[in-house]
Amino acid sequence: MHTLAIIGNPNSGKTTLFNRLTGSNQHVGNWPGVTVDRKTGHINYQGKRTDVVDLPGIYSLSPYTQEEIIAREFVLSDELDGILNIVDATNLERNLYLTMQLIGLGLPMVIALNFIDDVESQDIHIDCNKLRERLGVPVYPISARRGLGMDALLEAVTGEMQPPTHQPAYLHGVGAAIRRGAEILEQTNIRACSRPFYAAKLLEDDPQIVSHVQLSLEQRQEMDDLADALSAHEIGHDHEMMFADAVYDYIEGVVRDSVRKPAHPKLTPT
Ligand code: GDP
Ligand code: K
Ligand code: MG
Repeated sequence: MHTLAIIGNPNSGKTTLFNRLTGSNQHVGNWPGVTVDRKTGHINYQGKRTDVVDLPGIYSLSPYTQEEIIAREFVLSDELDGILNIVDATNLERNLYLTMQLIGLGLPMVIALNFIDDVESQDIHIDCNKLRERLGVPVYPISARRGLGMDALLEAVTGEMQPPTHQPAYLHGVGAAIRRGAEILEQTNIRACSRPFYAAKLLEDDPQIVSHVQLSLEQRQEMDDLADALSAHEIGHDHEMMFADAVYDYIEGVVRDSVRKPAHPKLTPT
């Protein structure tokens, strides 16, 4: 048995997908100490049981709201074995921002590319093989509302899910800094696969992560030097913004390679 978390932006179709996957095998409770719904269910597929958690929607793993804090804490806990990242294909750039952070966690992961019905009706073509190649994560086109593509997705999430095949090579020195930061974290108890995520967050100076990770003075100094070396080139940029820029640049390249829009977009009645 394993536990899968459905993670995605608000309104990406998480609950619709959760309902499709778990049918009537659902239970609604609360997250400890707060009144946010905790929805769990399970999939029975070919004799195997997979527990599924429907997390609150988030745009990134830099939490501001209570829902985002809950989602991030769950994702960083060791309660989950795999991530089902649901992506709104009609808002690919924005949705992939969270995807890139999830890839940094290095956990077994599958992407469900949702709203494929809307994408197709707009004559937009998304090359899922190209996306998979660039992201290092398998991509399954679905329409959660219409129930399209569900068999292949079910097969994937109940089978042996794999961690991302590679970490993205962000430009502007950001990728190199993350790799070096991950090496510094080898001396800590952060799980090996998730060091790229933690390194990025420490370099960004994320206060919750900084207080969560126990670094020696020497390690802390090395991290600070790395971050300072990066920002020396980008006067006036704070660290978080610099990372966001590098991630969006990367996403732009991925989308350029995998999405073909019609030369003459269909006019939709307003
Ligand atoms: P959540 O906020 O991520 O839980 O998103 P919901 O599951 O509540 O879905 C948000 C809205 O998108 C609802 O009106 C759904 O019916 C709709 N929706 C979800 N999946 C699809 C899809 O694949 N295609 C279309 N056209 N609409 C969808
Ligand atoms: K909603
Ligand atoms: Mg929902």
